[in-house]
Amino acid sequence: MSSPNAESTAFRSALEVIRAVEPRVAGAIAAELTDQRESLKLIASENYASPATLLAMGNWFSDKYAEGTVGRRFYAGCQNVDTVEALAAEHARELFGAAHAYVQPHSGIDANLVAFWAVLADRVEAPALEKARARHVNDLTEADWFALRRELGNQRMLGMSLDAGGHLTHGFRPNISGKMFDQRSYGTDPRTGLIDYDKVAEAAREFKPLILVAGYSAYPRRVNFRMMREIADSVGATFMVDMAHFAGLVAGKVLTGDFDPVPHAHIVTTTTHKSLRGPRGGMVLCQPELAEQVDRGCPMVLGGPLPHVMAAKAVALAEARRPDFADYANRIVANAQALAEGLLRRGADLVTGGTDNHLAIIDVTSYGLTGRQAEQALLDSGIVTNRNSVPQDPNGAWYTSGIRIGTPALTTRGLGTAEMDVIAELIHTVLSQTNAGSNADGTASKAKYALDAAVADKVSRQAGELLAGFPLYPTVDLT
Ligand code: DSN
Repeated sequence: MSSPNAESTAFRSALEVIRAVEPRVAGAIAAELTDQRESLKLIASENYASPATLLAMGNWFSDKYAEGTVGRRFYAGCQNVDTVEALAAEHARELFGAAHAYVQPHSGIDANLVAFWAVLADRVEAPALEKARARHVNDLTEADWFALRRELGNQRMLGMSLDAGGHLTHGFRPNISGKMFDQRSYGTDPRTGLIDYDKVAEAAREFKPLILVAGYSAYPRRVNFRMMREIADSVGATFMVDMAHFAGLVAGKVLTGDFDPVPHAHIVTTTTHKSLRGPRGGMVLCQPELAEQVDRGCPMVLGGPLPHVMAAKAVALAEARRPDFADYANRIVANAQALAEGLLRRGADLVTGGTDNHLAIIDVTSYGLTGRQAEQALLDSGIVTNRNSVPQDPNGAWYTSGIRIGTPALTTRGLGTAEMDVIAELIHTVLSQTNAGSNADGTASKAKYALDAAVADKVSRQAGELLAGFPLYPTVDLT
């Protein structure tokens, strides 16, 4: 434990040093803390990292280049970077029971690109080199090189569709993943909103993907990774799981057995800043046979690693290995379920009828609104959420028909199930009192809305009163 005033002193001193150079930056940093303290944050992908994690990022590690991996760098003088990278990887392996951990990716998308490249290198490039009796791509003839590039560009990926809750990088056509791969997606059962594993198996049999991707950023249920692995095996696909959203629930042993991706997947990617509560960044865990290709992530796919962020990953992963993290993970889910139940009791329509993870999706069409209108009305009332597609969304990916809500951040702040019921009431009040607006020509607008300012002010005040009982960063006093 640090001494009682250490955190206040550290942040106050840091701001004083910054203020002397560019006071507007110091002002914005301080203002961000005030804003975060005052907003009811229900964004499912955000959290509040610990002071130790935040402080590990603000130092001279930022000055160091360290392309390569521990003990095998393209730059000299990386002994201290080796220390933090090795520590972060060790904590990750121990925490998740993984054979190998690569902690350099700068974000979840970067982690996914590293994973895609590792699978392509292992399953397409390596056999091509062997066939051409070449040790390296530089040894290929022009004709071999042409054939390899065509082969690399001709591979297939099957992932969850965006509107069903998958991520952009799981093969969404406008994203690079949908252009790198010949892609197809699986959705959810239109009646239940749940993944239909028979349908996934059928799609896999027909399409025969090189990579089967599971994981989501907006699916409110657990996924059976054992069954998904069986599907992948049945068609010879590499099974990849993107656990960016629920890594904290895996770390906290809420998701175990068939629902823990690590023992079932060949390769697992994640971010470190969502339910895992670390610094912004990414990570790849994999089976030993993919480790060598994954470790080539930088410089093959990534820019130079960020040693200051790897230091913060090591701190946050050490925190996640402590027993109180399991309690935190359990409370995230209990809070999400309490919030979902509170909304259902008040008549809201939730995709899949509830949640068993950290998030829920409100289908706001039953309130006569689009996601965009609902998101703005909630924001006016001091409640920060984000709009999200619902399965087969009639309003498309921009306006959407849903609101995604998640509990990792408010759970870190200490709010519990009783407070979730109060929040359900606030959300329902705003949504039921917001009316969709019209365009100048009288047609229905997907963006305009009307909400009585008195209602927005009252909800905002109630949200503020609720949060006042749960101070954010109580050990940090900037005054
Ligand atoms: N931006 C993340 C989320 O909000 O889920 C995914 O990339």
